[in-house]
Amino acid sequence: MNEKALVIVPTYNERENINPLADRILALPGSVELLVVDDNSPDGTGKLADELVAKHPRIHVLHRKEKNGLGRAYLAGFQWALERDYEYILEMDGDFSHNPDDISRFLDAAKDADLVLGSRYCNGIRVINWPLNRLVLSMGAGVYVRTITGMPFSDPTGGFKCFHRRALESLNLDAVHSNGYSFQIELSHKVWRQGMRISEVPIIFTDRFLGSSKMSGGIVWEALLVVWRLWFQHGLRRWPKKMPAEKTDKSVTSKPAEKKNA
Ligand SMILES: Nc1nc2c(ncn2[C@@H]2O[C@H](COP(=O)(O)OP(=O)(O)OP(=O)(O)O)[C@@H](O)[C@H]2O)c(=O)[nH]1
Ligand SMILES: [Mg+2]
Repeated sequence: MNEKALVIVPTYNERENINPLADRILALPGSVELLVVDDNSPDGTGKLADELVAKHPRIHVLHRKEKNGLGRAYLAGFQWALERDYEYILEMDGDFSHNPDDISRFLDAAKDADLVLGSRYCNGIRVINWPLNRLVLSMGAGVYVRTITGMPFSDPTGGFKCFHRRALESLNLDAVHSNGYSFQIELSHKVWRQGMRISEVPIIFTDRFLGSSKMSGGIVWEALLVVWRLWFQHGLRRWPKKMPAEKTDKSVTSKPAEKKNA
């Protein structure tokens, strides 16, 4: 792989995870780079990231003043990546819920797609260590999103994904407002509704072993409402604006849009 790939990892209080995560990314084939976006974590994650940056040219860090949500952190990371020459830009959690070894499969799939979504639910359920109510919430969210928006993906709230830079360039990132799970839904919807090509790769999701969860009721409410907004924005359509020119698999939709209309 010659094209440059960047994994963006937002962090808030991930001091136990940041060093082992960096090691795993540095060990990947193909010189994958890491951008940590830290929101001034009180546990000193940002300082650990600075130490990593001093040792490894493939690691970068963005420091933000205060905790402002995962969506804002990713948007800052995307902007940073687009100002540089990365071809593939990945999102990944910093708590080992996502396995860094899966990155190579995302990059393979991204050769034929504008966006690759990691899916816990295609061809079975692959979630380890979640209580049943959390699993039901997540799978129910998928049904809700598919029913209202028509987006056909098996795991639309997932946060392990890989954008080709042209997909991010096609979006007006200033117009992305959501921040929690709905951030993932909103970005995928804005790529999908232009008729860009989206594919899914199966992943195993493991609940965090170290550190603490930042999940909240507000994040769920935000997601419930955002889905309706996206449907309205898209003129109550439940299909992409441009119908597929060619299909290579059931979840892949047509060619990229020409202008920033999302
Ligand atoms: N920079 C930044 N990172 C965040 C923020 N909130 C969560 N994160 C990070 O985003 C990644 C995914 O977070 P989530 O999976 O939503 O939250 P979590 O704490 O892992 O909670 P659960 O996985 O739901 O138990 C983790 O690496 C978090 O540290 C935030 O406000 N700012
Ligand atoms: Mg997590």
